Amino acid sequence: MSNDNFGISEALKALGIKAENSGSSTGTKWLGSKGELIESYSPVDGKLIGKVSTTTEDQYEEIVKTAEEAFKSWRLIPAPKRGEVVRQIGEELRKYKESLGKLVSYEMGKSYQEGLGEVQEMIDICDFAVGLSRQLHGLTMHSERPNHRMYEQYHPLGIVGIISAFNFPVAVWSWNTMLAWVCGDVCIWKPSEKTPLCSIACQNIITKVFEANNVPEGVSCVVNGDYKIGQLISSDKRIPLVSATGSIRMGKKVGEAVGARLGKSLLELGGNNAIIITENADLEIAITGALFGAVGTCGQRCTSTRRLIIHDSIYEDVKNKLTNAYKQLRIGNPLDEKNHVGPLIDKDAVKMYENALEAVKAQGGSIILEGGVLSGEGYESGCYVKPVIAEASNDLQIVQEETFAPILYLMKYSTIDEAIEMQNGVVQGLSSAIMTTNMREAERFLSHQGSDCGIANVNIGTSGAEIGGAFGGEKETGGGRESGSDAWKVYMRRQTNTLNYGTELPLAQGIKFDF
Ligand code: UN1
Repeated sequence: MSNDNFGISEALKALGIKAENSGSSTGTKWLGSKGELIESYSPVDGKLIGKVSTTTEDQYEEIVKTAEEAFKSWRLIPAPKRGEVVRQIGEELRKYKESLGKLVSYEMGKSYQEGLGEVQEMIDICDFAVGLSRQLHGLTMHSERPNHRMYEQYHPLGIVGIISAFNFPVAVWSWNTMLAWVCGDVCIWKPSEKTPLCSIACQNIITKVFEANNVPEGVSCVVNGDYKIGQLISSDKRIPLVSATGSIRMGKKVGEAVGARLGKSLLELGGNNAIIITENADLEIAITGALFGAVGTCGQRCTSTRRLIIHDSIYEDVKNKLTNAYKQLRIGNPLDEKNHVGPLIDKDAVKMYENALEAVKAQGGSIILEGGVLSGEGYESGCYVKPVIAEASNDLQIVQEETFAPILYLMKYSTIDEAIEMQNGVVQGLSSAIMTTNMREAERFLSHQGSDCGIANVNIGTSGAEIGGAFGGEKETGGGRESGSDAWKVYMRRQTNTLNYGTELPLAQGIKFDF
């Protein structure tokens, strides 16, 4: 079935995507096509969707200068007024939910339902940011000196650089920008070169709102290109905060470059997420949670479930139930709602999936539900693969790595201590879950003796976090927190103010300085 039957051409038209697009923008203005072209092919059907020109160094300079100027006026607009702009963006996103969801699905390969879910996260973060725009509060403390007042304020930082990954091609941008904007910052976004058209669409969606509200040019900038543009951002002293989502390898490079100039970075890197299934689990919840976590987005979420740590008394039962559930999965065009699993992002990802399966066998694991690359009608892109279940011990090198593919490793435990040690026994620390109806096990898992991850759930899988909580992880996941709770503080600088309204100058710590 041609993808036009799913309304792709219409969606592209509505979003202002052309055959060739400039990839460099300062907000409402596109800077023209100067650099090499990135061709965006759909993993759904292997067809060319459109081309995007990369940002040249000259264009990058122009963009940073425009952003610097924009910051000077944007920060003067009261935060609730900036929130009003974000509220209107949320309204626009509601109007474009279907077309943007479709583009996300077609360019990235996740299911249309998940594409819609991703746009919903954008709408949710807009709503969150609107409320936040009236709550950017600091504390007031009592001074030790008489007639003094001491308090803290949060001020905007300046330019925020955002480097985002292909797997959440629009939501991650919005988590960062919507908060940054209400905080008074301006943004420069470098999307993944695998999903450049999503950045064009988002930029087109905000244009109308920016024009109607006279938002200064430079508040919402887009640059496109490969890692070299990422390097420019990371080493640019004019960009006080760089928020980067992607692999640990990429994050270490960004962290080093930003650290070398003592900038701030917000890193949201790889996960190696496990679910512990105890003998007290509700197995229906456990199997559904594990299944969605492992095969949702074709295993390409940073929160995807990669390991199942199962109590030995129920191991065989879980293994059989899960294998049966996997056999019901329909793999195919993600725009077709009857399919559960879409393609991997590209052929490089397919190669990594194949290499990982080789490694499992070579390192002593065993595959219990075979994988393989699908071919034939509907699978012409060469990116569709079968989700795999393997048995492998936690210390295998391949189990220790994050393979961005639907490969799930099963392993046994006998005591809860052992299970928690296995769950924590990886370098990553993003998401984790325990399936149990036993209060002691649940509380133990959530305590300081439990999961060492940024996200720890009970009777919920590892993926599908809501935007209201702070999102991110520990250890090599990078330590950053995005979206909800008080993650906004990263986008601002804190200033402590002490004000003397008396007629004398008493010094702190009781020091006397007479002259
Ligand atoms: C990611 O994969 O980078 O928790 C983010 C989830 C989504 C976000 C995933 N809300 O699955």
